[in-house]
Parts: sequence; structure tokens; C-alpha cells
Amino acid sequence: MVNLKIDHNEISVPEGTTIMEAAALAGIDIPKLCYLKDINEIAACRVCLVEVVGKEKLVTACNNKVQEGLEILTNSPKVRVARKQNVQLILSQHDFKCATCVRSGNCTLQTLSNDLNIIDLPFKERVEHAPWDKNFPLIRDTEKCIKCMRCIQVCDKVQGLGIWDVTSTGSRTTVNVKGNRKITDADCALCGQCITHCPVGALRERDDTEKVWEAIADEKKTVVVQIAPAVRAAWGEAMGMKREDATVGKILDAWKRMGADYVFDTSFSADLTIMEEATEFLERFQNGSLNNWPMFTSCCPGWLRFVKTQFPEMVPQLSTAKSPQQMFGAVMKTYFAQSIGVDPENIVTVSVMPCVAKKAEANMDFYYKEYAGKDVDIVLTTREFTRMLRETHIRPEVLTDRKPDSLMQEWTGAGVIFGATGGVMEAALRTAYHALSGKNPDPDFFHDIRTVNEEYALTEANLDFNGTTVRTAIVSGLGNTRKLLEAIRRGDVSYDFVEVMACPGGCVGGGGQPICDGKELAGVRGENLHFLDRNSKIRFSHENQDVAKLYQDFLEHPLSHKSHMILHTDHNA
Ligand code: HC1
Ligand code: SF4
Repeated sequence: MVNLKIDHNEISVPEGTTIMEAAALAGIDIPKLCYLKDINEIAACRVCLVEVVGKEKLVTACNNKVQEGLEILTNSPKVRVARKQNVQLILSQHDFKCATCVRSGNCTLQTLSNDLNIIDLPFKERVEHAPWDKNFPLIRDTEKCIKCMRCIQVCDKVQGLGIWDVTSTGSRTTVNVKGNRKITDADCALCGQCITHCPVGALRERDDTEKVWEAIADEKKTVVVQIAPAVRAAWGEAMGMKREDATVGKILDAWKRMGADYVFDTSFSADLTIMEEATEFLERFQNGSLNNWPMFTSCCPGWLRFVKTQFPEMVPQLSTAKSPQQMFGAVMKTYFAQSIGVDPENIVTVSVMPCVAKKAEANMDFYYKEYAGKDVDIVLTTREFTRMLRETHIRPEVLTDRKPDSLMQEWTGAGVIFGATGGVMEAALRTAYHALSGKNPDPDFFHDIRTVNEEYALTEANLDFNGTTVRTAIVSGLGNTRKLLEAIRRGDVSYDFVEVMACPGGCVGGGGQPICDGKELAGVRGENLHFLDRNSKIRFSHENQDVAKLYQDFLEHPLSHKSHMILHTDHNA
């Protein structure tokens, strides 16, 4: 243990503790801006400066370790002046358009400036401007960038892509796409992790909310909305609600109040995806077409973008099933359109997703009989949805639980856990087991037998399927995914079925979710989805009666010709 004094409090902490961590243990918060535990500990912002008694120079608390006998002052006059000046310097290179910023009210720089009582700025420096393609789903505004380096580090260390870099020098220093490329030419997976880790509004999603308002206002259009599984686990954070109060039923109610004609839960089409994907897996597994490589899940568009650019030879291993978002859109414009007697051309499909890459996934074209268009017309992130809600002045307390509209109303716990890492695999195996043995397994059997493989940062399980072993693995985060795919390529590991989610923790940790700076909430949000699964009436996708009816009345059976036309895609196209 190391003994030291922080603000005159004596404290003992383990060796290797940083000054910032030691202060936190003593109940003292040291202000910080660029710091992110294990990701960005480079003291770029110099906001966490503290004084070490007897030393001339101030030191940064985030990356300096405690030493025996140190006396530290976190609020001395010298510290206060230096800290304030450093924040003023950052502000002087920032555009200051706070009133029109998506992060206003949830900006770490704004909070810090307020906390430090900065009410004037004695100097103003040059604000860097760089052009950006505003049609791209991810938008960077260099005028707001404070060069904290978090995006560079998250993309590189966590997601293993290294899209961002420091560009230019001196007063023109800023962060932009590495190698002076356009973002559209870089291999950005659109996972959005750089957005959720940005402390200010320099990174955001393309705002598509106006398109939805226009569709709602257009009387010729029928607006049909779907809500992704992971949205329910997080939207309440942005609305100041308790986790247990922020239900999906209230989101559906909110959409009706905002003017949507029909509202659905994507968990329904997650069940539909399972019917297709589990059948496809069994077919590939039983006819031996998996060779040495596994079948990969295909519902995460960030993962799809990643594999196409980084491991193109593995693309044929992807399940051909479209994601639940796309399947739902396609079914809305065929089966549902027919049932309500509306021309698919007049249906506007909107989805609310915890994801930025879903905006790009929706570009996929869809042809069926005389209809040619998109499965999904407009994709909003969870954040855009909560902004629309605030715009309408709908108070969350007036919302009540509403069911999805009929025809595609039922959902199961299996569909809900899609939003958490491992959920797709778990749901698929419940149904594959049933297809093979004719009986349901214990719904938690897979969850219970999983083990963590530390070497490859993944979860794996071997299952006995009628005497044959099925080897499965689950990975999330693209950095981890790269490690796994390299190991598969080398032949160090081999599996039959692998689930990949681009964002750490799965969709619950998605790049479109509410931003709670400095907190990694995927774990608690995922727990919330598992809680909903354990407490749901139906926990098997093959028991979803509305999905069964959809097959009976329209699609015939999983992998039928019609299912192929409507629910599957060619990833090479
Ligand atoms: Fe996801 Fe999916 S789980 S991809 O993370 O397969 O976004 O929630 O909607 O489509 O269902 C996201 C979540 C989501 C799809 C489903
Ligand atoms: Fe990197 Fe993801 Fe941001 Fe793209 S969206 S730059 S892949 S962190």
C-alpha cells in the first residue's frame, strides 16, 4: 500500500493507483475532460492538473501514479488558475454554437466550463474548419473538436480500425480522417463508438428527424414505425426516467401521439430472423457446407461493413438472412401493406435503432413483384427519437404502455435478447434445438453453459446436438472480432456458428444510444433485456404465433422461395 495525503486527507491505496483514482477513493472528484479509463489516459486536455506540495510544476492526475508520502492539493490557487486557463484555451478554439448543438445539455465541456465558473473568455483563437459530406450517416464538425483524442483511441484500441488521426500542425492541428482521405473512402464501420465517446458535439449521427415529421404530415403516407430491442434498455436515460419505468410500450405510445399510423416492436422480426437463420444454420451444418469456417450471424451492419473491407474472403460465410430491421421493413411493404390495403409506395417505414450503421444498411434495395424501393425508408437512432420526443413536449409521465399493432404484435423473450451480446446465438440455439429434437430445451441452457475464452476475448460453448457437437462463439467489439477472425484464419480455433456484434456488449452499447459520458452502460442495459426475457410469457421464436401466421398466410415456410425473395440478401451484391 502507498500512503499519501490528498487535500489534507490521509489515505492508503494500492501501488499503481493513479492520483485521480486515489482522489476518487477519498471522495474527491478531480475535474477531467479527455480521460477515459483504459482507453484515453494521455492527459491531452490538462484539466486534471493537481499540485504536488514541494514541486514547482503541476502534474496531471489521470496518468501519474501515487508515491509514498506525496501531499497533493487538488484545489490550490495555482491549480485553480491553471485549470481555468486550460479550459479557456480549449474554449477559445471551439465554435461556441452551444444553443444549436446536439450535445447541448449533455456536453462535458459545457458542464466543466459551468463548474469552473468560466463566464468570460479573454482570448479567441482560430477555429479550424474542414468540409464534410453531410449525407454520410456519421458527421464530424471540426469546429467543435477539442482534440481530446478520444475518437482516435476508441476507433483504434477498441474497434481496431484506426479511422481517425491528428492532422495538420500548430494552430491548425485538428483531428480528421487518417491519410487525408474522405470518410466515404475510409473503412469506417459506422459503429458510432467514436460518437458515444466524444465529450462534445464534434461527432454525431446524420439527423433524419425532419424526414419523419414530413412523412407524418403527408396525408397520403402511412407511417409505420418499428422499435429495436436495445432501445427500450436505454431511452429512459435520456429522458431522466427510472430504468423500470422506461418500457417499450411507452415508446409505442409516444409514436402514436407523435402521429405514427402503426407501431411495432422489432423483437417480432427478430423472431422471424431466428426462424430463417436457425433453419439456414441447420441446413449448412447438416450438409457439411461449413467446411473449416463457421457460419456468421448477419444482423449487425457494423460487423457486415467490417468483414467486407477487412476479411472479404469470409463474406460467403455470412448468413444470408437480412437483419430484423430489414426483414420487418420488407414484410411491412408486402404482407402488411396487403392486409391494410395500402399501396407499398405510400408506406413510409421508420425504424428506431440503437445504431448508426443501420442508417447505411437501409440503403439496401428491395424488389418484390411490382414494388421497387427500400425495406426501410428512414432510420433514427435512440438519440434522435428522444430529441423528437422533447420537441413535441410530450412528458414521459403521461405515456402509458401500449401494445404493438395487430398482425405483427407478438414478440418473445428470444427476440428481445437480440439487443445484448450473445442474444442472437441464444435465441437461434433455442429454436435449432427444437427443430432437431422436437422439444424445447430449458430456455437458459445456453446462457448457463457459456464460458469465457480470455485469450480471444470471447464467449464460447460446445453443444450436443443429437450426438454431434456444435461449436459456437460470441464476440463483440471490432477489435476483439479482428483477433478472432485472424485466429480462425490461422486455424488456431474453429467453430460452427459465430455471433458477431460490432459494438462492445452488443446493440445495447450501440453508437446510437444515449450518451452518458464516462460510463460504459452496455452491461446494465443488457441485464435489463435478459430480465425482460426471463419474465416474458413466450421465450422461443418458434412459438411466436404471429410469426407462425405470417408463414401460414404468406411466406409458406422458412427458406421458401418467397422467404428468399423477401427476407434474404446477397452480401456480395
Ligand atoms: Fe440490434 Fe437487431 S439486435 S441489430 O443490435 O438484429 O440496432 O437492438 O434492432 O435489425 O432485432 C440494433 C438492437 C436490432 C436488427 C434486432
Ligand atoms: Fe471508427 Fe466506428 Fe467511429 Fe467509424 S464509427 S470512425 S469505425 S469508431
